[in-house]
This record gives sequence, structure tokens and C-alpha cells, in this order.
Amino acid sequence: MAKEIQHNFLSVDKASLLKSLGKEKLRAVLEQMVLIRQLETRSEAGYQQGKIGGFFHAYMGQEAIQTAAVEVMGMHQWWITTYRCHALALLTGATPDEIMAEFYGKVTGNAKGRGGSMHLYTDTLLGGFGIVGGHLPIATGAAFSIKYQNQKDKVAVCFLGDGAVAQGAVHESLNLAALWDLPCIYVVENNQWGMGTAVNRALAAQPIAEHLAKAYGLESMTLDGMDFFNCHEGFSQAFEKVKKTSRPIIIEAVTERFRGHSISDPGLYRSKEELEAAKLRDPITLLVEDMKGAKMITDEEFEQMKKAATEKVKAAMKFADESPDPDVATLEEGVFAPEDSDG
Ligand SMILES: Cc1ncc(C[n+]2csc(CCOP(=O)(O)OP(=O)(O)O)c2C)c(N)n1
Repeated sequence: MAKEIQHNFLSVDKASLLKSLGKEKLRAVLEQMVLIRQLETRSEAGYQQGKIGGFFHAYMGQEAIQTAAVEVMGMHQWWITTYRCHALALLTGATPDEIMAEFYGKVTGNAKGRGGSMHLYTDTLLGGFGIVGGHLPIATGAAFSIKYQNQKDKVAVCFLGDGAVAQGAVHESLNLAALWDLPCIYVVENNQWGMGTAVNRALAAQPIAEHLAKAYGLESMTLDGMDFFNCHEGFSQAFEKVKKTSRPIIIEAVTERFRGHSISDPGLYRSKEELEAAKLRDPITLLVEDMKGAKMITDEEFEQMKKAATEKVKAAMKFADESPDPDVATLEEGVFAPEDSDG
């Protein structure tokens, strides 16, 4: 039996954070989390109806992490993540319309219908990437460019899964970032599973961030990824530190995904009871409860918020449905392939 890992979460004064963030900001944050959830839930139905094809990896359960990160640092950093990229695309400025049209493979999509759910981009999101750990060298390069151009207020933020931690490119990236003092925040979203493999069966050394950081002489932090406030405080501290020192930092956000690895995964490796227990700490519910406690939202207002998000997503589905397919004649556009030569 793999041993249970004890996580040392950052301690946070939630009451004062609730107060300093205030009602307006927290409502906006909750609205974003609800929109991400609705977009993915409705898309699953679109998938079942055959409107959406290809891979589809839901971020459900993990919403507090990237929502807090973008809220703290603003969308104008360099952002980069895995194929589980729907939330980060929305948070960094992609519209529900263009995301949905991309899911539908339409020409109006975020990547003109060529990327699908795993490859969304914005002006500051360098992409959703399908090769596990393969995007860390890109994030590290983005941090290098920030340092090279002496951009003092900017950082690169790279999300990766627990399943990527043992990958070689991850370690080469951390080594270079530490060696060259690159302003990169590496966030391991530990959702407990790499496809069907439990993290405790895959990684020799845990807690993840503490061990990785020690190996490369860096600072680390462990966050409760289900709790928006814990994430918010952690990202605030990390952002300030990295801007001040230009040293990279490693964060582990402990979380749980509420769906299978992808839409075609029935999740037989995880018991129903385990999943139900995880859902008791749904990040949206936790935030709503905290806001209700501070009299920042009522049940009726929350219902209204959900309805408004659903309407946005339904409109996006209509837009995607009515959009044209890409023209076959454009198939070779935007594709990088060196011209064939004799040599
Ligand atoms: C280099 C590489 N190896 C294997 C795969 C197949 N694969 C796709 S996702 C995945 C699991 C990754 O899990 P994790 O990093 O924890 O991210 P999560 O899916 O949990 O967000 C694997 C092994 C891949 N895409 N790339």
C-alpha cells in the first residue's frame, strides 16, 4: 500500500482575505468559476450528441487554482498549461463562442478548428500542450525572454500535472530556471491521478513541491487547491517573491478532478465513494459557502449566476453549430513543414 501523504498547506487568514477582496471581486471570480463549470458540463452533452469530437479533458474540480492565479497576476503574464486548458483559455481572454467553435471544429474556433479541446491559445496563453511535461521548456524559455528583456513586472506561469513530475524535460527545465534565475512559477496541479495511475504509485518522493524544490535549491509552497482563498494567498506571495528575486518557485496545489482523465475514461480505478468524498469539497460550493457566511451572496443570486452562465454557453453552442466548417483548400495553411529538398 502506498503511504498517505500529509500536506502542509499554507496558512491563510481567510476572514481578512474575504474582506480585502470584497464582494464585487469575489462575485466576479465566482462567475468565472461557474462559467468554466457550465461550459464543460454542456460541452459533455455536445460530445454525447456527436457535435464535438476528439479528446476532451475536463478541468472540473480544479477551477479554484487557475482562477485564483489569473485573478492575482492578471492575464498579461505568459501562461502555459497542459491539454486540460479550457479554464485557462477562458480566464486569459478567449470567449465561450470561440472555445465552443473550436470544440466543434469550426472555422470560427479559437485555433480555426484545427486544434480542438487540447490546443487553445490567447494573446498570453502559449497553449494547451498534449505532450506530458513537453511544455516546461517552453515556459522556461518564456521566463528567459522576460529576464532577457528586463521586464520587471512579468513572470511566466506554468501548470503541470502530478503525472509530469518524473518526466525528464521537467527536470532539465527546473535546473536551467534555477541556474539562470528565471522568473517562472511552476504549479503542479496534483489531482491525484496520471490517467489511471495514482500519484502514490508513480512518484518516489513526495510531497511533490517540497522535494522538487530541494533538489534545485528553490523555494516551494503547498496549497489547498480546492480552496480559492488558499490559492489566492499562495499565488500572491509567490508572485511578489518571483518579481523581487527573479528566482523560480515551485507550487503544489492539491486537488481532485471530478471527471475521468478524459471524456472517454469511465474512471474504474477510483471508487464511487472516493469521488463522492472529493466532491464534498467542490471549490465552487466552498467559495459560495464562504461568501454566504460573509453575506456577499444569497442562494437566489447564486442560482441567477448559474442561469446566466448557462445562457452564455447555450449561445456559444448555437454560434458553433451555425458556424461553417473550415475550407479544405486551407488545410496546409498555418502548418509548419520545411519545404522538401533534395538533400
Ligand atoms: C510524454 C508523454 N507520455 C505519455 C503521454 C500519455 N498521457 C497523456 S495524459 C497522461 C497523464 C498525465 O497526468 P498528469 O500530468 O497528472 O495530468 P492530468 O491529466 O492529471 O491533468 C499521460 C501519461 C503523453 N501525452 N505524453
